[in-house]
Parts: sequence; structure tokens; C-alpha cells
Amino acid sequence: MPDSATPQPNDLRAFWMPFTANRHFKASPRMLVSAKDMHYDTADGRKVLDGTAGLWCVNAGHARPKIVKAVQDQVAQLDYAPAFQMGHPKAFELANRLVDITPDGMNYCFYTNSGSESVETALKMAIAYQRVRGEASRTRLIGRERGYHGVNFGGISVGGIVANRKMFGTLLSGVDHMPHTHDLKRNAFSRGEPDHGAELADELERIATLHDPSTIAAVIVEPVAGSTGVLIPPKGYLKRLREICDKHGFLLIFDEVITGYGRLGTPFAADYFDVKPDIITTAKGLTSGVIPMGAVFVRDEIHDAFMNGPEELIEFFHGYTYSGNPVAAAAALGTLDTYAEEGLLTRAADLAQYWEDSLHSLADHPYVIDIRNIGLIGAIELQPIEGHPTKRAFSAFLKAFEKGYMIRTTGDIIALSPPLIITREQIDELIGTVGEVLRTL
Ligand code: PXG
Repeated sequence: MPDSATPQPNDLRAFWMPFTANRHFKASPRMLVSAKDMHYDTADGRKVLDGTAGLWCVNAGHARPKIVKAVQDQVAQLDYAPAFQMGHPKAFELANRLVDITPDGMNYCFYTNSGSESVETALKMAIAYQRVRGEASRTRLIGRERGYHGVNFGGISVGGIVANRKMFGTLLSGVDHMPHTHDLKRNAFSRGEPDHGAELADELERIATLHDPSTIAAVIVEPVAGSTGVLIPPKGYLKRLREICDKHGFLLIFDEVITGYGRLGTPFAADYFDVKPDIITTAKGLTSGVIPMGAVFVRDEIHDAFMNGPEELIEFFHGYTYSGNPVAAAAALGTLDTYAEEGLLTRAADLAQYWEDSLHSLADHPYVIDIRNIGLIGAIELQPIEGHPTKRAFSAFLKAFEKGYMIRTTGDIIALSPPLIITREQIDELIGTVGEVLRTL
């Protein structure tokens, strides 16, 4: 709980906040000062139920003892070790533990510090892999409309977010995009995977024909797109993408920064959809948000293709000062222990039906034009206020926060993704409050 010893900032000016309406926030700040399990405490002493696992990352819940202790012990024992040409035991132990839970045949792990860096790493790996296997003409990258792959130039280039394309110049060349799969006309109020839209994967064939397959290195998609409003793949869509990639020699990258580590009720979305990508990007839930860390998993053939040439040469010319940082690695190990002891990587599967029924009970509420769900993810799409897009949902966010519930909005879509430790009673509370808020909009 906050107390008089908790320092309160008295000037909010200097911090230029990320992805935030800075002036609006600073006029009426929402300040979190502590957290435990499912709840935050605010600076004014209120408890707030975390309906979003922070930013889709606190999968194990807040301040979990194993993770806290792992970090405390590690920072006192080995705070930092150089990441290049040197090693420390926990980075190796963690990689081994991680590849035990990745899909079969993906036995290599490359560390980053965030989802954005995992994406850049995967894109570079894909292009370099095509080169080392003798297909150097394959340099194009294919993404998708409404894709979100972080904030760096590679990620915003393959991503399909209009604001990025408007604000940040011409981005990477040699990139093309498939259409998104969001189709309210055919699929509104679907439970789980929508029925219609698998044929949209065939657009990849059209793109392959246009550019010639021999110029394309990789295709990157989020199995379930999170930040652009929870877009769930139509039945059969991802399998079809996999087939087309196989046919033409494209690598298939699943960006699992949101779906990784149990969000759908399986360790990875690749397991859930039974589609094996060539590369998986992760971050967020890897350390349950406690210390920044990401990991990229690759199929054995990709790693092995680099292990040629003189042994004293660096095989993959890429890495970060903090790749495999000891404290981050310890946090991840503590997180994996917590996931294993509490069955959290599959717990969403037990809760999914309850979650689905609870969410869809809001279907007849004012302004609701769609509800969709998968695993422990839910979205409620609202009719925008004419001429004021995003305003209705943002007002729901503010009202929910006042009532002690943290939800996220993107456009006019409310996105929910609670920590995987949420109880059924807490689901009732959260959805009940969202319902109350919707009735006051
Ligand atoms: N890929 C995907 C699929 C993501 O969702 C990133 C990459 C980038 O990760 P970093 O760690 O660099 O932020 C993300 C991040 C939201 C929200 O509210 C989503 C993200 C980040 C912050 C907020 O939907 N996704």
C-alpha cells in the first residue's frame, strides 16, 4: 500500500511518455505505486484490478515470490556480464528450459530485450538465412495490414498501422502486405476462430506471383493480432499460409509477443493452431514483465545453416549489449518456475469457456457491435462516436479505472487480457464492471 514514505513526483514535465496523450495524462495523472497478484495500488490509495496483465505481459500476476527472489539473488551475485564472446550460466540454463516448451524442432533461442527487438532480430535472421543457404535474391518481407510488430523500422515497415506509415517516412523498401482478416459483416460475435476468411491467405499467392517467389524471404504475422484490436485468425487461415510458404520457400515468422507464454491456453499460439512456424518472436510474458527481455526461437535448420565457415568467425552479425542479461535471465527462470508450479501455461484453456460466456453476456449492451474471444483474450468493439473516433472507448477506459478496473482500448475496441492467475470471481467482477461502464456511455 502507498504510505507517506512513497515518493510522489511533484513535476510531471520532463518525462515524455510513450504512446500516451501526454497533456491529457499530466492534467489528471493515473499513478500506480505498488502491485500484488491481480491488483495495483494507486497513489491515492485505491486498488485496481489488472484486466490487461499490464501491457499484455504480467502473465504470472504481480510481485510473485519466486520471481522477486530470483531477481534479488541474481542482482547481488552477478549483475551484468558481457553478452558477446562471454557467457554466464543462467543464460544457457534459460535457453535450455525455453526450448523444452517451444514446438518440436525449434531448439535454438536468441535473446533480445523487447518485442520490437525480437521482430528486428527475426527479420534480419530470415534475410541472412536465405543468403547463407544460397538464396541471396530473397530479400523481400511480407507483412499484413493491421499488423503490429513493435516500433522499430523493420517492424513498422512489415506492420500495417496507418499512423506509422503516415508519420515516419518511407520505411523499408521491398516490403508488401497481405490484407487483414477483420470482417464484422461475416464474423461479428464469433466465439473463438471465426468461420469466414481462410481464403484471404491466398492473397499471399497473388503477392508471390507479383514479385516472383524468388525475391521473398519471409512472411510475418501475429497468429492473433493484439494491439490493433484482437483480430482472431479465421479457421484454416494460418494452415493455408503455412502451405503457401512451404510451396515457395518463404520462412513463416509468428510474432508471439502477445500470444506466447500461455495466453491462449497453450505455451505458444503455434501449439494452439497446430501450425509450425520457422521463427517465433517473444518477449513480454517471458519474464512476466518484470525485467525487459525477449527471445527469438528458430527451427534447427535455420540455426544450423549459419554454423558453417571458419569456427573463429561470428556466424550471425547481430546482438544487444543486454542479450541474455543475468538479472533478466534470472527473472525468466523464476517466471518459468512459477508457470510450471501453477500450471499457468495451460490455465487459460481451463478458463476459456467461462471467459467466453462472461464476455458474450455483454452482447446486448449499448454501442456493442462485436465481441470476440480466444484463450484469455477478449475484445468488445464499440460503435464510434460520429466524427470522434476512439473517444467512446477511451471514455470507457477512464470510467473503468475510476471504478478500480484496468482495461485497454485501441481505437474503439476494448481489449482484455488479464494475468493468467485470474479467478472466476474476478472474471465476473471485471466483466460486470465493463458492463456497468457500457451502460453509462
Ligand atoms: N510484436 C507484437 C505482436 C506486439 O504486440 C511488439 C511486437 C513490440 O513489443 P515491445 O516489447 O517492443 O513493446 C508488440 C507489443 C496494447 C499494446 O495495448 C501492445 C503492445 C505493446 C504495448 C501495448 O495493445 N505490443
